[in-house]
Amino acid sequence: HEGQELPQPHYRTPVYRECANEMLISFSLAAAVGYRLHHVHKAVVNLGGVMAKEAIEHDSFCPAGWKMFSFTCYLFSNKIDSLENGRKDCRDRGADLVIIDTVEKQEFIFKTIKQDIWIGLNDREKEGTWKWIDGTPLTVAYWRTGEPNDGGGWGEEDCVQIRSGVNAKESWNDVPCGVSLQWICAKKPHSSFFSVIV
Ligand SMILES: [Ca+2]
Ligand SMILES: [Ca+2]
Repeated sequence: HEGQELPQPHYRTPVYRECANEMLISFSLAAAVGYRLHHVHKAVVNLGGVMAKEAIEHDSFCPAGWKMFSFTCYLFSNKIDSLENGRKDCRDRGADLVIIDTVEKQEFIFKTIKQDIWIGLNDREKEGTWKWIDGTPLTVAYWRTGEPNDGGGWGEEDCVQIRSGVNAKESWNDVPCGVSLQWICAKKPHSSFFSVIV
């Protein structure tokens, strides 16, 4: 077979080259379109998220007699009782004693109360270590001057009240858990939006 010209490997043929060029162009186009689509998709998802959040908030409601603030329902009791009995009342309503984790909530509650009230904070487990009833540690506090004082030698004070009418940001006081005060329950609102889409 010496001297006979061997057939060109097909990948060297002009047809293949043209084909490869076309493929390269197609891939580049597809990549560009894909990239755009990815961003369009992201934008749509973001917009959907914002719209869904607004729809949920707009369409959410609290049971009769509860007040909504900052996407939470609050019930201000008009009875007085120990912290444990107040908490039991909240749990019977599918709620729990209020947890205050923003200054806005603190100011809203302070503005709304007419009397001293229980909040869901205590140092019963370890003296001086304040925890919310869901187990989270206290981060921002609004103690009155001189508080918490654990009774100042007159007996243990492991539960917390908000004293009404002085200064929102200095209104907490530790008191014995057995004294009788009003209380505040809190829970998440219902949303008919969820009941439609779920
Ligand atoms: Ca204490
Ligand atoms: Ca005290």
